[in-house]
Amino acid sequence: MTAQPPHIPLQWHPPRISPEEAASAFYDQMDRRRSVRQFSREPVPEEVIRSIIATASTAPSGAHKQPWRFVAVRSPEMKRKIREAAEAEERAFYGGRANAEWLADLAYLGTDASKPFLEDAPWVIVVFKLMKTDPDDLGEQGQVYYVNESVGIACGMLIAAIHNAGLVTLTHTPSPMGFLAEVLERPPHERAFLLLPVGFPAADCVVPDLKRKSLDQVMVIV
Ligand code: IYR
Repeated sequence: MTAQPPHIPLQWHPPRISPEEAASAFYDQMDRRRSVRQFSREPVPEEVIRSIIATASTAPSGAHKQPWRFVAVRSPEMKRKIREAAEAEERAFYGGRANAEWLADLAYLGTDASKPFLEDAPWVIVVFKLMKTDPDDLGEQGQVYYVNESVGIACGMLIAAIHNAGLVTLTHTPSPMGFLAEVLERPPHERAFLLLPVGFPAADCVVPDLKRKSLDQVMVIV
């Protein structure tokens, strides 16, 4: 018989309120989340950013490799460099790289190549996926598994943590994103995955009047 690896007791406590109440309250909270494009310049303490990234890093991952790196950018010079490079990509996108259907699908958002939120937000978190494990003491790197799924789940948890902290964000994916590894001088096994400005909304912030699909449209019970 193969020896069992060591296990520890599950540190889980049932919520005091019923699962029905807890699930419904969490839905109400998450349903109030909106992607925000106008940010206040009000600072956010580093401690908050550390907590939300720690939350994201609790995400499940293939073989528990945690194949992610969260680069929290606060340096105004770095944010300016990211903005300049991102806007150059977006000018190419809006100027011809995107096809007509894509641009029509975006029209109701009112977006364009200008990305002031990349400088206004006190923090820009750039999420990288790891294509190999970080090198060990001998410089050896191992395999990672289900990287997109793992990092995608961690980003979802990061977004929930940001919302829970009373802050706002936007999932921004300048395409191509190769410039982020360059600007942030990341090692070759890290690939940019998602960029999230984090902060408080601007006082005059508005969001598109969008409707979410009903549960019946997204769920099937068999
Ligand atoms: N990356 C561009 C365009 C864009 C694409 C999608 I798909 C969106 O949901 C929103 C925007 C931009 O950031 O403007």
